[in-house]
Amino acid sequence: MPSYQLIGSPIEIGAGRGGCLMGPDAYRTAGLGPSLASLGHDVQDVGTLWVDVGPDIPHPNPAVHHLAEVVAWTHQIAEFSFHACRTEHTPIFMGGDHAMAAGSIGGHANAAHHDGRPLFVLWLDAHPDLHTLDTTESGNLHGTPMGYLTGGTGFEGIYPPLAAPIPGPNICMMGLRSVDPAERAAIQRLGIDAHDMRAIDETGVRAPLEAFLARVRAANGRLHVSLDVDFLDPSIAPAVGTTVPGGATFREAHLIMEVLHESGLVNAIDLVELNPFLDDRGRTAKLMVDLCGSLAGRTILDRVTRSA
Ligand code: 6HN
Ligand code: MN
Ligand code: MN
Ligand code: MN
Repeated sequence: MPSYQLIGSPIEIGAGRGGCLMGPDAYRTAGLGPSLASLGHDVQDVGTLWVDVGPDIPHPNPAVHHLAEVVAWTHQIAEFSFHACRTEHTPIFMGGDHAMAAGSIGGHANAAHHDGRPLFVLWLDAHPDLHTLDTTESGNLHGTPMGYLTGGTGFEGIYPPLAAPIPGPNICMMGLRSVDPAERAAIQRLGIDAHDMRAIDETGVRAPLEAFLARVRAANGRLHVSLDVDFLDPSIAPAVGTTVPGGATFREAHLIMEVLHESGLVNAIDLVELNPFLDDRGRTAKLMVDLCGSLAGRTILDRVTRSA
């Protein structure tokens, strides 16, 4: 039975507009901790991280903004993640925008490396967030964490060093429907296991997910799940600054969480991009909390048998 550790990571300057700062408290108000505890888990809310920001870091790409803040957050979150991922707890990083993942997944990757195990990432997002500091056109650094984590150029000397970049085949992306040209090339070059919404329309979510989880299991890997609110269709999850039509349905998202629970493989979770300022009476925050419930073992009926 996993025990969960909730940690607020309210970075918001990686996104194009403010509001993700309020994410951790929205998850608390929506009852994330009590919901997990009601399923019989040990839950500890260890509070909310904060950072001191040094002087601005200039960058040749004039679009890049708030680099010093993002770097400070990345150090802080990576440090926390490294230690949390070496305990028996499953950390849940309550974001915060997706720039958070450079730290949460980076720290996890270093912890896995330390223990001689490969890290796998399930990336649930409309976007691959594979830009580098040089290729980003918006300059919004929430579009770059996967670029850093996969060993993209230009992060060295600015971001914390990674023990090893995450190999593309260890990354499964689902829900893609907004991919910039540089990101499209990176997916191809890195050999990422990418499933765009067209593929999901055709195969559903279960078959590609089970295939990925089988690889994680066979490699005795650790698994990090990074859930961006915009993975979900905007009609059910409006509280995000980067909505893209045609996202995952309510049941597709819950099924992923249910299969993940049954796998017993999840070691860390990111909840990112929730912007409570854009929410409709807390419905997106509540949906994210309910998805965590499915991930933590809530079922509709008792499941005595399970089809192979
Ligand atoms: N996210 N590719 C776009 C950009 O601005 O680089 C969108 C990034 C979205 C970021 O999903 O966390
Ligand atoms: Mn994202
Ligand atoms: Mn996204
Ligand atoms: Mn696949």
